[in-house]
Amino acid sequence: MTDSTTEDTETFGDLGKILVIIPTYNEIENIARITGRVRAAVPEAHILVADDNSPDGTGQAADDLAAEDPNVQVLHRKGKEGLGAAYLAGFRWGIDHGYDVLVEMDADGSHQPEQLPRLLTALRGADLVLGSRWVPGGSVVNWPKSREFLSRGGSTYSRMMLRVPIRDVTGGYRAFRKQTLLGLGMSEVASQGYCFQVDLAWRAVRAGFRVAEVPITFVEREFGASKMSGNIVGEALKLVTTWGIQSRLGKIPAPVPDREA
Ligand SMILES: Nc1nc2c(ncn2[C@@H]2O[C@H](COP(=O)(O)OP(=O)(O)OP(=O)(O)O)[C@@H](O)[C@H]2O)c(=O)[nH]1
Ligand SMILES: [Mg+2]
Repeated sequence: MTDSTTEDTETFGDLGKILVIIPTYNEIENIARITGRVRAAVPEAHILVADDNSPDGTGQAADDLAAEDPNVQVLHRKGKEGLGAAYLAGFRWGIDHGYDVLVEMDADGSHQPEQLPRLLTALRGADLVLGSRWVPGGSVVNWPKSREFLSRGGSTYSRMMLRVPIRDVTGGYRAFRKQTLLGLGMSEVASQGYCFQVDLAWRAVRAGFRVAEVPITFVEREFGASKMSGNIVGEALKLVTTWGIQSRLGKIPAPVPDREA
């Protein structure tokens, strides 16, 4: 159940140059589909595929797409280093190449490109926009109740532990202004997996940026393998607990802003 039409035909030139970063690891069934949908939904947005040398040939497939379309580019990384490292490299690449807005989007269709205009519209009045499953109007399609419970619980726990006023703090469909990424100290970010998203959002709040949530319909992946495991969630909860305690003890320093180049 995916949106077949873009929500509006608005353009976003007022926000500057937009880069949608799509990290990939073994997304051969999804890569052409997702880039095509982004191009159709927001034609002015450019795409950077950040591939970690996927054994299934996703990187080559992305190169083929890039050869056909100057708005698609590929960042080849040497091996699997995790989603967070791929995004940080993509953010840096985008800032170095003059982009003003950097969007996080999964390759597997969970983050519907047709809802990107919604995030960009909200970015006009915010520094960071989070696509949110857990605000009114937000939802998840094709998830078992158990996974929904885990995700909602993880967000609620993080919200309370870290005192961040965000309903969906683990989600990965986001639009950042360049200044937000620089100001939240992205080069200090070392966390991985679910904590990567929590870390970025929490830093943005601590650095005083305006963070907005807009409802999204998150669609579980149709193609390719899931990398979700109980272990990943356990690790994330442990780290959030540690952060929460440290921040109450005053041991979490303020983010140190990055320089532009
Ligand atoms: N470059 C890169 N991309 C990754 C890596 N791990 C995951 N990804 C990509 O990050 C996005 C999110 O990963 P998913 O596997 O969908 O994670 P998830 O949504 O938590 O779990 P499932 O959808 O159930 O598999 C996808 O586009 C993946 O291809 C990695 O190590 N490197
Ligand atoms: Mg996914």
